[in-house]
Amino acid sequence: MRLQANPFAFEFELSRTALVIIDMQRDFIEPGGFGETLGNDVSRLSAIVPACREVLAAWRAAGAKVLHTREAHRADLSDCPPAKRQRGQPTLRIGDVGPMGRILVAGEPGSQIIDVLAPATGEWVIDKPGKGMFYGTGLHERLQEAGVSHLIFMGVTTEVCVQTSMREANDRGYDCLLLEDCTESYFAHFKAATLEMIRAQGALVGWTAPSADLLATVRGH
Ligand code: TIU
Repeated sequence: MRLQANPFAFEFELSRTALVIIDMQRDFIEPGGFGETLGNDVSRLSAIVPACREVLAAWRAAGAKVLHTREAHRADLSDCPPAKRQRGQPTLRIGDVGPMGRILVAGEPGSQIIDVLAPATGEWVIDKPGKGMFYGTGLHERLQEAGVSHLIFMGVTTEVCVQTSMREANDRGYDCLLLEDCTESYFAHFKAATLEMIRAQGALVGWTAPSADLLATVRGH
């Protein structure tokens, strides 16, 4: 398959490509979660949900692999470095009890992926202790075993967990594309800068494209 993308066409085989949905969790998207405790206006992020939903439906209809990530720590916080927990002046820290349960802890209501993008049976769900999806997860080995070479990204936030995961993936040899209207940041200028820096210097980190172009390619398959 060949997708018109920036800075040039992105070519991939559906059977070797996974759709990666980064951290579309209540903790980042809804009030009362991790994102808001850091002082952010979380309402910005929900705007991408309809576009993500459309891509997910088309990708599932094409029968290709889907991978969801969650930023979530163990209940005993043994995988949360003190440096991460102590950083800044949030209203609630990781592990504290908020309106959606313990902040950024696996199994709590806030750590769940929002209902409309909930994982389907057979889709991979990766809980990650870091911003990047490879650190501490064993994901590279699983993707290698599954023969995956290309990754198409959606999710939040653009410059934090999405960009970190793309950079980790790029260093491990994956070709990566980020769907421009299926990712968002609490800061508009950070999203814009991230899209630019990913595709600059001849796709140094990867490609970007509007979701309409992916939909046209996948539906025409
Ligand atoms: N704070 C922020 O923008 N993001 C995160 O902490 N994690 C993710 O991006 N998922």
